[in-house]
Amino acid sequence: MKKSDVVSLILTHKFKNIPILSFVKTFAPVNIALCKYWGKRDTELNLPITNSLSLSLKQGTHTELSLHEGQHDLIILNNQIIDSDSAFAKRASAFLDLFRKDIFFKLNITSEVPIAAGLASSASGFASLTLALNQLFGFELSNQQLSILARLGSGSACRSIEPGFVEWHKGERVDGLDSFAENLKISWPDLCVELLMINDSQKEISSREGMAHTVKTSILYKSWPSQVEKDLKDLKKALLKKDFTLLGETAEANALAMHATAIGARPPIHYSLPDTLFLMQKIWQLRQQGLEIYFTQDAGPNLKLLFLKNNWETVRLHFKDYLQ
Ligand code: 2P0
Repeated sequence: MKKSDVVSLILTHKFKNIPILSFVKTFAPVNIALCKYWGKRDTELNLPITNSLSLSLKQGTHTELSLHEGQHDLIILNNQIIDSDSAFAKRASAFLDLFRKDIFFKLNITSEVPIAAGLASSASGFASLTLALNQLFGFELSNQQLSILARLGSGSACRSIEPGFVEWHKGERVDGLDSFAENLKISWPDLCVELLMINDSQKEISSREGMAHTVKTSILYKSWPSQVEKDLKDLKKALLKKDFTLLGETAEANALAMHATAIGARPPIHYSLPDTLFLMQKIWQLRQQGLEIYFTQDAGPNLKLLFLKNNWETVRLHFKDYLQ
């Protein structure tokens, strides 16, 4: 099934090629997975092999969208016009193609986190673009429908429609209409997630390539789906009971298991840099000394530190060179 078929299923009587507003401005948060999305059952529709669970942060992407009188889309990223032949512009325009006939857009994106450095910028980018299209054309879609559409841009974008703790249900259907993310209605204001920046340059192997290569060639991937089931159970228990030890241990182990599957691929994929391992050891050492901190890591060298608010000052002291 093609992406455009799914858009038609969702927009059935709502498709209008004429915006009802001339300009819209939206925001969607970055989300950090505590149980990772790693592997697809359908690469066209970004349908995952397993569920995943994330926390949306305060930072994210602001998107301004309007019509553009020109021969192609005008795409501006962090105040710079992007070449329409670039991979970034092509990916954004291909998503916009799903929602238009013979019109062009001006898309002005401001990202509060570095692009493509394993900090989930594409998730918040496609989520805020989906929200912008919904407003510009007056589709009045539900969050569930918005989540499905955002997933067509980037899988993890479906988790950036909602704030807070979110679970992405993998779904079973071939059209993916049951594969969307849902807010878990749990609040934990004391839980902190801070980015530890090691390297903000573009990663060499995208998540998309990394997970496809891992599913195809890593013998360790076989254990991943059952690992996720167990981790999801533990994470939900930890969220309900506000058990930070269980949450931190599970999230950290889940990230390391994801990276183990990637290292097991042929040829292997290593997202870590020497500084990544240095910081992991520092975290483990501090934990042994009684400071309860954990990490998670996505498809890049940077870590995200998990801790409770009462440890903020101590964390700042130990990690000041890496905090934003
Ligand atoms: C996650 N990642 O759960 C995992 C952990 C990266 C590592 O979701 O191909 O950019 O667009 O569906 O959404 C990043 O994957 O991949 C991601 P596509 P996406 O956060």
